[in-house]
Amino acid sequence: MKLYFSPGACSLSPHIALREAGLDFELERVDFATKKTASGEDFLAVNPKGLVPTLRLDNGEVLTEVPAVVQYIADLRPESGLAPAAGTFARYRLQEALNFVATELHKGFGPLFSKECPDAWKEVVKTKLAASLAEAAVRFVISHSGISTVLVGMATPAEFEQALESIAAHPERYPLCDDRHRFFLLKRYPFQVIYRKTSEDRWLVVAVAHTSRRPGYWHNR
Ligand SMILES: N[C@@H](CCC(=O)N[C@@H](CS)C(=O)NCC(=O)O)C(=O)O
Repeated sequence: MKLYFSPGACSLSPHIALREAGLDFELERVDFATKKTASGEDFLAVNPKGLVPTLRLDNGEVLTEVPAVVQYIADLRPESGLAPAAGTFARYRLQEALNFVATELHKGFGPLFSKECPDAWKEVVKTKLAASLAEAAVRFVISHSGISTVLVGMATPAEFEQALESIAAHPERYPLCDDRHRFFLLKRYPFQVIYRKTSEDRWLVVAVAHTSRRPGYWHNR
């Protein structure tokens, strides 16, 4: 099995998965400018899309697209626990997360690296990306804190952890948004943590809500 990769590119994701799974594989570096590999192969003959990651299997099949490649790797070694079993609902959660990263995050960054993209549009792109990153962060924090069973394999952005820590330390410091709920505004993301007191020493996070989308959707929780 051979992974075609480029340093600093999204091929790092299946590279990590291969190592975590403990599989044997070769690496072949791709030069984006020439579309040649380090050993002189014509990369476009391997993957006409010219994109890494590209995984060439020992039987000659070529598999591309991060979500497909990482799940294939995980399924080669189910005991590694890299992915929930195929057919389970948890597996669909993983696919939901991988697809979100591929489409809403990864591809969203493209315009920021483009010389043709006007600066004004780059600002629009940054705002959209901030919302997408926040969405990803929210999903992870929710799973990480045990509030729900949403599964995504992402690092917890420090800002969300800090928000939860600040609320835990001084729950009555933050403003009321109705007669019983308080909110904590995140600094860099258009999101707020909504919480309320449930007993003398317990506070419940009822939502991590966008500051303008679907206002008040959490009221009946
Ligand atoms: N949809 C593809 C996107 C892969 C992709 O965009 N790869 C980039 C590196 S992160 C690439 O190969 N770019 C080639 C180039 O810029 O010439 C996937 O999810 O695998």
